[in-house]
Amino acid sequence: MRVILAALLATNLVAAHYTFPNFIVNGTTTAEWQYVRMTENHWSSGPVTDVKSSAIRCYELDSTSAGAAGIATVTAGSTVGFKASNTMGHPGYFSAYMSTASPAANSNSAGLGKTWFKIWEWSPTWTASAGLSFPSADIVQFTFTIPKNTPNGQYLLRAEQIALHLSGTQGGAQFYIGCAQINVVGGGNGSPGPTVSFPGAYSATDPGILLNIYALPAGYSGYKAPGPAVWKG
Ligand SMILES: *[C@@H]1O[C@H](CO)[C@@H](O)[C@H](O)[C@H]1NC(C)=O
Ligand SMILES: [Cu+2]
Repeated sequence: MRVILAALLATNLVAAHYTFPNFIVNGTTTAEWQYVRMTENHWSSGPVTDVKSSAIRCYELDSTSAGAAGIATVTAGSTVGFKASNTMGHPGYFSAYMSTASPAANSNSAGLGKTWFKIWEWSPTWTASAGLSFPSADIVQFTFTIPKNTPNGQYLLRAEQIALHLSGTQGGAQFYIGCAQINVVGGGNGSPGPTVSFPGAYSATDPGILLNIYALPAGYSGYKAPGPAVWKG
């Protein structure tokens, strides 16, 4: 009995990994990899763990991933999102970034510079009595708004969950990533920023990345998100 249980648990641990293959737009969940660049983990579902690797940007399978995915027209101010391939069983921090895409959202050169700005985040909350509590308890999708003042044009939209169940040792945080290719219409004339690059935005020792959530450091006062502040539009 105990052996069977252990085997089941091991299976669950693998199954607990995920990809973000489905882009949600106009209230519709689009097909797998229709607008999201196919990621290297499309079979394994395994995470990125090296914040300095180029995989931290969009985790593409290869140089054909960009051309193989379409470009979704998205109205500024509307709700978009990503559906995961599995229940997202890992506790973590969610965010979404955008990058202007030149010459187009489906070109490999898009997103290579210091062009990424954060548009949304969903952080764990903290109180001295209860500790950290996570938003990610067994959800299968997450949604957020494209800021109304985003200038029209093509962008990469990068969704990320930083899973923190093993992040007490350096390199233990697990990055689940997907980039949708979008064309923003109906936007405004905001100046998105601050901008960062991927890799570059994160360090392996950022306090929101190297953190033992089961034994918080002395004097802990709440989750410190990695990367820039959210651009509010
Ligand atoms: C979403 O709706 C807008 C406004 O009707 C439309 O222009 C756009 O093509 C739709 N996007 C997709 C991916 O269906
Ligand atoms: Cu996992």
